[in-house]
Formats: sequence, C-alpha cells, structure tokens
Amino acid sequence: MKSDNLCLQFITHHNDRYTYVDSARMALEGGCRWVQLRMKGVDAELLEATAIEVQALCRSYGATFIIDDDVMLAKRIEADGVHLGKEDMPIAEAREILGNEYIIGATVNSFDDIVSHMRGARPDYFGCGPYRFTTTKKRLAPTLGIEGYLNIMEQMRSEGIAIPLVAIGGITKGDIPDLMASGVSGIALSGSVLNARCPEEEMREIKNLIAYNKQ
Ligand code: TZP
Ligand code: MG
Repeated sequence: MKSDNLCLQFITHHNDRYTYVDSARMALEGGCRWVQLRMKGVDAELLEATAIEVQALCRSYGATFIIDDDVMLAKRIEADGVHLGKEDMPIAEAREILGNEYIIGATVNSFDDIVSHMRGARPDYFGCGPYRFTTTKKRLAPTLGIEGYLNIMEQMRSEGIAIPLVAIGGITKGDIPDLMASGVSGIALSGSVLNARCPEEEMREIKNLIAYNKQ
C-alpha cells in the first residue's frame, strides 16, 4: 500500500449518539489515519458537503481520505481514493478516470473474486469480508470467519498475489490478534468503534493492537 498508515481503516457511520462527521472525528482523534466516507442512500448534495467536511478533518490529522462508491466525487474534490464494490464502477474504468495516484480499493468475498481482479485492472487493496455478521452493511455475503481468511491468505501466498488485503465486517478488538496472524495487511471497521462507550479510546486500543500484532 502507499503508506504505513493503511492497515487500519475506519468506515464512517452514524447512530443515535453520533453523526457521520462525528464518527470520522472520533476515529481520527483515536489515532486512525485512514477514513472511508460511506453514506448509503443520501442525496448527492449532502454526500458532497459531508465529503468536503470529512476531507478537511482528515487533512488536519494527516490522514488518508477515501470515498465509497463515487468515483466522480472523489475526482472532483481530489480525495485520496475510492472504495468500489461489486456493483460499482469497474476498477479499469475507475483507474482510467483517476489514474495511478488515487487509491482504488475493491470489495472481495472469496479467493475467486481476487483471481478475477488479477486478470483485469488491479486495485490497490482488497477489502475482504465479512469476517462475521454485522448490521452495518445490507445484503451481506456469507461470513468467512478466521478459517476463511487463513484459506484466502494461503492461496494468495501460493499464487504470489501481493496486493494488500484488509479484513472487514463485524470486527472487534478481540479479533485482531488472530486476524493479523492470518497474514491480512490490516482491518477495516466501524460498528465496534462507534458503539463503544468511548469511541476514541476504543480506536486507540485497536490501533495499538494492530501495531503489536503486525507481521
Ligand atoms: N462491508 C462489510 S461490513 C462493512 C462493509 C462496508 C461495514 C463495517 O462493518 P462493521 O461491522 O460496522 O465494522
Ligand atoms: Mg459500493
């Protein structure tokens, strides 16, 4: 990946206590330096206004800022990158628009998905999940569990695939030692931080655990 910070991604969300912007601010305050703005089902104006606000916050912390789904918005405001799912713009088309300086992440749910990407335009990282059930994302793919990651990482190693893979979905701090030991490059999370008693403190503990368990 383009920076050492890119082993812990916070995905914005909201709940009855916090807005999307609050969530990003708390993650940054807790030491996270990679934020993905994910706001499903909001209108374009609100998305862009929030993106500009979260981008400014990220810049003030020296953090990387990427946007879920919206390649044209990322280009327009000069975000650091995008995260694209299976139903979003194809990676090749996004690369054409954004060039090599932008980070492009791709959602995968299996080793077969990874192989398909290796045959085409390659993303900068894979977001691979879900680790376990979560309510943060609708229409969730089958859960992988730790066995799933062990298998995928083993297959990646044996095929010489070196693109970083970030685990996602229902991850809590207790999962980090096993997940990092499976060989993943990092983790992405939202709910366990946002729902913690003190999100900033939770993020700080998670960051320390990742640093401690990094291969
Ligand atoms: N894809 C799978 S889970 C998820 C995305 C974007 C959101 C984050 O999940 P969680 O459980 O809130 O950490
Ligand atoms: Mg998407």
